[in-house]
Amino acid sequence: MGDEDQVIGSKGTTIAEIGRALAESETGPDAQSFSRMMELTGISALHDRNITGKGITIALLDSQFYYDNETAEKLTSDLVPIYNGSYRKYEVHGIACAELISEIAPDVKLYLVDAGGTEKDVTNAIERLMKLDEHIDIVSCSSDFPFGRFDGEDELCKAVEKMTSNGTLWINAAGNQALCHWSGEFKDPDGNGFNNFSPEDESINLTLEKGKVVGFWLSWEDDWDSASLDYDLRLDYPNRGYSISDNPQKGYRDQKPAETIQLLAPEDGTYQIKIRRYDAPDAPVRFHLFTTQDLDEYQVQNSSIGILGCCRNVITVGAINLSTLDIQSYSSRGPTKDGRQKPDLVAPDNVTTFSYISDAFAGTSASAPYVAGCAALIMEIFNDEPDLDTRKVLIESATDLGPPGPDNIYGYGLVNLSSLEVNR
Ligand SMILES: [Ca+2]
Ligand SMILES: [Ca+2]
Ligand SMILES: [Ca+2]
Repeated sequence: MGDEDQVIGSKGTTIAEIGRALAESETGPDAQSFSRMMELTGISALHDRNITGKGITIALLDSQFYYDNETAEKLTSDLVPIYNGSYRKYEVHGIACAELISEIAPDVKLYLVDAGGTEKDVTNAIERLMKLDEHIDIVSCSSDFPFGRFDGEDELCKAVEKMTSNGTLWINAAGNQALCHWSGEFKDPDGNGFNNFSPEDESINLTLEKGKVVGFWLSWEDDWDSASLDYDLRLDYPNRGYSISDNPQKGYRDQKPAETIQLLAPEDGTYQIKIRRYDAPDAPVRFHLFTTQDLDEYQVQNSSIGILGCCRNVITVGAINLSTLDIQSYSSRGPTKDGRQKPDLVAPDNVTTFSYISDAFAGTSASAPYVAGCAALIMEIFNDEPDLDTRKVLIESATDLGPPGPDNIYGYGLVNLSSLEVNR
């Protein structure tokens, strides 16, 4: 400690200050409001102190890494692709995440890890990362799966824990399913085999346009490896016809308590989602239904986070409006199935990136890399403290939002580094 010791933003940016400053700035998604947010959350001040993520490694798990030379200029220069060739050309989701990380922590070493589209692909990506000579400090993942136990005990969580117990900080997007999720217990007072979402109503309506690609994932409380409660998922079309997912659940090995429908909507109109009891005793069973489309009714915002976001030791990140600091309506909410509070933090979305040049990058997918970049800055600041608990620093320095104290909408609040002391 010498004469140059400095404390920056020692009292931190208060919520009132952030609110005032944002009210003065232009509303809407633009590069300017993103840089304003970087100022308000202490990132720009850390850059001024030459804290830029030096010596920190981040692995970005995604499946869409297309970029051209012009976009490359927006990325950290220390970029290591680990592709398995499955990623789709011209899809930029992962590169937009990489841009945000590069903006917040421009000197990190960034691994672009092709994590495919299935749980197995993610597990394989983790195995590859564990085999690297280099230790990965942070994983940033902006994808998730709508199927499972949601209690931190899913197979994927065991893979994630291999990394987190090895000292890697895993940061995951909470998901954008708050308005396209239903959860409830099976009820059939009229005994016709179809669940009653209300006493008079056996279907959830959903409006689709012809040609829309849509997915439905239903899962329920049962033995995840050998399910014996047999329920089915059915989707009635607006006029005639329907799709049904009727996997057997007879207690055999590898039978999951889950049904899924994916389709190209054959016509415009109102579709009806139904749950049928095929072969199960008349006892209360809790269901989760996720779709890719907002439900017209019976939305259940609570517990709409996917299985990765529910893993223990993962930092789960929701999305807030860049200007108002309000939660985005779609940002998935906690708690987990076993009652743990989620998400952990929130960060802005709807930001401008080069990859999505004509559109804002919306959703919690943009919020997770914001926090990953912040985590890298914290790790650089405290790099001589071997027992540094970055998760704790992130949480304790966050600015509380919404209901006072930690909650299942905003977690501990907005990630905010403006109260961190830099002694150098
Ligand atoms: Ca019924
Ligand atoms: Ca079934
Ligand atoms: Ca709160």
